[in-house]
Amino acid sequence: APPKHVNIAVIGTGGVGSVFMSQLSWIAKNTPSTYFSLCYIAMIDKALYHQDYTEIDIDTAVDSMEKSGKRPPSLPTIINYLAAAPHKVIMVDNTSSGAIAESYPDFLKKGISIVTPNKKAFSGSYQLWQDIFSAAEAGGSLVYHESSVGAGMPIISTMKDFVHTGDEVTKIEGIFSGTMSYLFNSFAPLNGEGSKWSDNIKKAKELGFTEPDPRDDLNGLDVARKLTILGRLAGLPIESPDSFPVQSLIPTELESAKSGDEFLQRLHEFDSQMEEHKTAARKAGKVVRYIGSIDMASKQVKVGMEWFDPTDPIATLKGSDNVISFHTKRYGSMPLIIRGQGAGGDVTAMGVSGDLLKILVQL
Ligand code: NHO
Repeated sequence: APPKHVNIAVIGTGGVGSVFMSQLSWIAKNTPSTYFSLCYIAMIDKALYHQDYTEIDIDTAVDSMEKSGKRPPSLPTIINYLAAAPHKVIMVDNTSSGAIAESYPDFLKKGISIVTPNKKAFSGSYQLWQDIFSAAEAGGSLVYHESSVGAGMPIISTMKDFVHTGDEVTKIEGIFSGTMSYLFNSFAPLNGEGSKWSDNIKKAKELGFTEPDPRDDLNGLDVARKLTILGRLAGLPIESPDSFPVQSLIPTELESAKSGDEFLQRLHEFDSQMEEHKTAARKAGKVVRYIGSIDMASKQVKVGMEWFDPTDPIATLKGSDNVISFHTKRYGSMPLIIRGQGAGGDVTAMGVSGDLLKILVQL
């Protein structure tokens, strides 16, 4: 049979997007059943595309866009352009743009499928969540977002398998942030003293594990967004990531610090607060970790510090790994545990590329 022909549009070519492009290049060369024709590529201030859908060479697309790209058109213009493409279209959103996330229903309604690591759409308002999936149904399109939780780890797909095969999820618990994982594993290690909280954050920033302003990791919102997504997939109509308790690790006094640098300079004044948590847990024979959990029976979702037995999979995690335990009726008293690297361009892009292939076989 002749190869299936698809049009691909890529928005966002940063840390994840640029790796995605090299994975797309590999896939295009190694998937003889499909012909991938890139018809749109863009970053925040540049876009490359041709009105007649002439294909853009995948290997040189980012360079060409950077050299000869023009100001990106408006979202409605992009959507109309893609809706009129000669083949089925998959739009890959590698941005963290809220505006693009809010326009997903408009893409989907017009038959354009979406893959994305962007958490905004699925952890925004519950109305947007509902609009996205009803638009996909109406448009005969598909939307996949594996990397919005745990990067390339099979978290969302596993969650869907439970729900679609009649299992019942009773509890989900885990470490959902690579940054928080790293911070607590080095602040309160199983063996040894661990480092001072403020030194620890400075080091994590130097290693590139934190957001440019570390407060964006420490406020807990990233974890809250991931729990919102999983909770909704499990069937809880969670209104938004701020409709349940989320413990922020930003001292109240430093919330108003003008910059990330000022925040880091003053953070050591508050080291004793975190030290108290560590010592209290130790006295009880436990370690402190920053986790998220969803209890389905009580419909309780929460994010914050908790104590764990040193043998618990949550306590024994290393580096910046994620771990997620699924407690279900079928799995009984031994939860299904998924553990591995949960942040970084390579593994996040893999989740995106894997989703692209899943959509492809259904188009
Ligand atoms: P960058 O490097 O800032 O790149 C963003 C790109 O989007 C740039 O090319 C920018 O020009 C473009 N862009 C922004 N707004 C645009 C607009 N309106 N129109 C067109 N282009 C626009 O961001 P990343 O790191 O590549 O991330 C991309 C997406 O992946 C984000 O939604 C991010 O949240 C998501 N993501 C990233 C990671 C990661 O590790 N980098 C993860 C998950 C999802 O699993 C990871 C994770 O959760 C990390 C987390 N911090 C943790 O666990 O600690």
